[in-house]
Amino acid sequence: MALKKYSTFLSVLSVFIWFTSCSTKTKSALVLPTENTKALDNNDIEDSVKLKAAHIIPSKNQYEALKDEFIAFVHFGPNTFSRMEWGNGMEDPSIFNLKNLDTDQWCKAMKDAGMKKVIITAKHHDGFVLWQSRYTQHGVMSSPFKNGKGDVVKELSESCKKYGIKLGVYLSPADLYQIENPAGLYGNLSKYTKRTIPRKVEGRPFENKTTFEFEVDDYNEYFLNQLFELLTEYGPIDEVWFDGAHPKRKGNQQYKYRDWKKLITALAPNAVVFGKEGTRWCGNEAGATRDTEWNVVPYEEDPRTMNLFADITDEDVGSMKKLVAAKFLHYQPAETNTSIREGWFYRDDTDQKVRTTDDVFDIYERSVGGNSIFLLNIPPNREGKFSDQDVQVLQETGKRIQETYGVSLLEGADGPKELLDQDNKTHLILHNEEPIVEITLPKTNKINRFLVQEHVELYGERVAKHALDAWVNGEWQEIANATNIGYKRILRFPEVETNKLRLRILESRYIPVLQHISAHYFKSRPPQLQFSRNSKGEVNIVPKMSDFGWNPNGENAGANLNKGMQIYYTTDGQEPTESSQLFTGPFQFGKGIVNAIAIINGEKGSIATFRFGVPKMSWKLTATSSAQKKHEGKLLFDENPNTYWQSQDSDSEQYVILDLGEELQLSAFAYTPPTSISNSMIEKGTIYSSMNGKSWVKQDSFTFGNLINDPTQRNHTFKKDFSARYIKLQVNEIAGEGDKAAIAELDFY
Ligand code: FUL
Repeated sequence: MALKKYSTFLSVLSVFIWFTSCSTKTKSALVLPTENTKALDNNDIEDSVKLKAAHIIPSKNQYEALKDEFIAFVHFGPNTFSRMEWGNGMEDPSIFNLKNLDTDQWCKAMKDAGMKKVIITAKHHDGFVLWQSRYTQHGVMSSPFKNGKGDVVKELSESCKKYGIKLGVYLSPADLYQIENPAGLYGNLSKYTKRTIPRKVEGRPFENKTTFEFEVDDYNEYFLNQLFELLTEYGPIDEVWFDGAHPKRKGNQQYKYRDWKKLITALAPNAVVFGKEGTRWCGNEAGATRDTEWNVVPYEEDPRTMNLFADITDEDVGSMKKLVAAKFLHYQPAETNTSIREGWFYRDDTDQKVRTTDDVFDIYERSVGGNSIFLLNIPPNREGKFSDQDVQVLQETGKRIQETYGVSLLEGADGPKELLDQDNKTHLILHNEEPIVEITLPKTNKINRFLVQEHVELYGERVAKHALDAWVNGEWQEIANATNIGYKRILRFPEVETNKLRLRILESRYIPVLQHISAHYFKSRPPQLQFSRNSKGEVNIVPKMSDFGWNPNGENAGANLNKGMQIYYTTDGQEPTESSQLFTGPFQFGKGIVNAIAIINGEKGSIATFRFGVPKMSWKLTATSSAQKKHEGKLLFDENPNTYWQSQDSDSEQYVILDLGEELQLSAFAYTPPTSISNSMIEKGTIYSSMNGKSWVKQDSFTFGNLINDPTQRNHTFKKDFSARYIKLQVNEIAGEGDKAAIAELDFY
């Protein structure tokens, strides 16, 4: 005990000595060795934790991954043909009936967008493999694609080389084919024995003669063999993506990740590993970003030896409060992963919504400009191509990034040249008590974006708070402020005309070291629009408010930048123009599609589309199996997605019965899950219809995959249209571990 007190005293003393020495200008910007991971011990106090955090740097692979900034995801496989989000592993491989494949077209579109890397689902949860694996027949080798001779990963790797794009592989640890088929290896309770990787297969030698010995079971051996194939025959591989999602598990299957890692390090030394200690999930699949995304994160165990990595989903990732409670500090950048389309796989070009360029560009600025990597999924269609609409959005996004960030308005400015040059080795150490960078522009300019980078490669991330001032009307005015910086921070603010800027670092974990600054002008467009319908059946169209706290049009979107804005709409499926119906206020509308566009001074925004189901004014709730207090049945048709019906947990039946008020012809329905809870999503169910509320006809069953990670509205088209006055939705399975069912909204089309 006495010894402990003494060492705590020493540690406090050393921090004190360090702080006193810091007040002189001679202090060094590095006082501890820089490392990717540091252990904390009982003697650490807040100041020493802060100092350690300021000396944590990315590994070479992590830094490369950060510099790639904008990268592509490609979800492709049986789901592309079955139109499912999650397969079940029992798909007949003939479903992958690919007649054409144009991976050059994918790479060209990625290149146009400015993307540097692509990660393909070599194997998604269904277990179907997109390459010619020696270790399974469940994949392209058993499909009609090129008579079983096709290899999607190979074609992509060749296109990648041609277009200068890096390649990564997504290999799902969850494998439903290996779970469901009788000879499957997943969770088959096989013994852990010494096995040589790769396992030899008659007539299919490897050019790479490296071998490994691991003590593993059947599934881990299978997984390692497949990794060996992907990492040696399609390379170089720059990222390996391990998804944490599991539609199903079996036999308490464990993953010997440390062995996987040994193989990856030996065969693909440049590959960053996602989902483990390399890069981490940002915590949502909707493109949301945190205001403060620290990449130095706390760990309870040493991430260098960990096998299992839990998702980090909290808003607070790495504040000092979190760090002081940790045992290890580790550098681990977030990947902001989302899809350009509704869902990860391609379904169709008619009903599956595609993000607008405004949306993708907005996520780009928040993610890359928020200390993370932007991983955008573009799912190829059944023709083996990216759909035209997706290509157009990629091209426009690339053009917008280029036009906005391709030139700095600080070129030729007077200021620290280490920050103004394009050399990412030069940097500026801000020793002063009040670290400030002042820049005089060559001429007065309009700006609304400011970009700043810390020198994370050598000094880690240190800034915790900063502000930007512009010289306006003879004085400094603060025009933006934010918390951390890290690899990159893009500050966005209403445009200002100025010839002088001043960056103030207000709080820092240790001496700030900046690497680059630039200023830009983004020519803002008319806003994106969004729709809602009230309980009286009236449709409203308004500029989309930023979901994530940032208002793209300055402080007051309505009054400010949207001045002079007019909204035009159509209800007949046509593209709206200035000669369409002018929106003047909420209007009554039955079921169908509304298209709308905002126009300001002749400039058109992107078209917003919404398909409304039948109006719900005369719906009544006939029965529910049960309901929680404050979550009664009528909330599932109140047109408010924030309120929801939730059943009580029970082993017996769970259902809702609705009276639609009149007999209706129905072809599809949509389920909106609540987003405020994640344990009550309906994964499987059955729809019954009735004319009198007494005798029922089973119409169809439905399955919705991936609801917990992606709780967005799901659509289901009925096998055939039918007429009904009453509908019963019977719940068959809840996603994850949940036992209650919940519905935020139901819609029928
Ligand atoms: C999720 C998966 O379940 C989805 O299908 C998709 O692959 C996404 C990137 O990760 O967790």
